Amino acid sequence: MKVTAIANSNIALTKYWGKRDKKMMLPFAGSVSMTLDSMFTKTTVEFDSKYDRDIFVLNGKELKDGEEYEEVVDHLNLIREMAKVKEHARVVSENNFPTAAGLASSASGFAALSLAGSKAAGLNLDERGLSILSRRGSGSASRSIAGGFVHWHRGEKEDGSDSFAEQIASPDHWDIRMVVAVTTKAEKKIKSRAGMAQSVDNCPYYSQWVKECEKDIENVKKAVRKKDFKLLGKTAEMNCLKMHAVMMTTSPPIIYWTPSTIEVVTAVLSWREEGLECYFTIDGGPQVKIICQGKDAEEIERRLKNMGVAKETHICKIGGPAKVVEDHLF
Ligand code: 2P0
Repeated sequence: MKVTAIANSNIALTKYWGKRDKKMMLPFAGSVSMTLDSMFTKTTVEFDSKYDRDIFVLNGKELKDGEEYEEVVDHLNLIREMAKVKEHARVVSENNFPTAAGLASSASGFAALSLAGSKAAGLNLDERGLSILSRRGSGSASRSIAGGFVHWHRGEKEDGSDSFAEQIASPDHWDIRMVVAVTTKAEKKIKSRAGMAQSVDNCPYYSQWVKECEKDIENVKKAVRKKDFKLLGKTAEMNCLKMHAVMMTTSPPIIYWTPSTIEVVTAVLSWREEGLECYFTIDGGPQVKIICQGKDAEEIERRLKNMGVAKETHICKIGGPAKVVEDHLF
């Protein structure tokens, strides 16, 4: 059976940076994110005895070996084990945004692969099961199954059964937007997976970071519940700075920012002083995402375009859950 799924990317409001268990992909701290509506991965999966190896085509190019190919095969193995299926698969996947440049392509990618792959293998997982399966592919993918505002629970159990993400508010609860400034389309040099492992081992502030996350999660959840934009923005921006402080004080240092990143950050701070309420967040890459209310998104994008530092800008609304669609990619 051939199944196609679409999963949206997500941007963390409190970040995930570090695993307590690398094999099970269990985080040291929980995290909260917003699902985006306009950055997504579409993936078609088919298991069939006509394939003598797993085939993976990403954005029109077949990847025959290497890290990304191996990660997809590992994930297919996990699905085959769960579904008791033996056949190899063909996986065709497309992102509608730059891959591996700090725009969470692994999040939407593994969420779409988990939904399409599990269904194509005959499994019928519920939202929690899909989030757990997605987590095994990439931690942040656990947050791309549900829509709206999402909380990925740290969990306590070694088998990972309590480390899944669930919705805390639906997409139409609150008109919050992210204005994304793509400052470079180049792929990043340090992958998040390797970087966060270095921080766990070699950052003197790592344990403090984990404590800060727990407090920040509570504040973001409260801000969402009460629609308190100032509390949301302030907490998310500060959590991002704490994560980048951890990255920068990791040995060897992990610095994702470029001069354009700082230019946008500085602009956001001055716009806020002028009364335009907005906050920034940055992930494992140089792109800056500006958190704002719906009424201010166009003005922020206009100002960004005027600055001339962004290669592209996008206004993202809050997106819905991962879903199965009928039009296949092959
Ligand atoms: C996040 N990031 O919470 C954080 C902020 C990057 C910075 O989740 O090893 O690609 O596959 O679990 O999910 C990126 O980490 O790492 C990430 P793996 P993942 O969005």
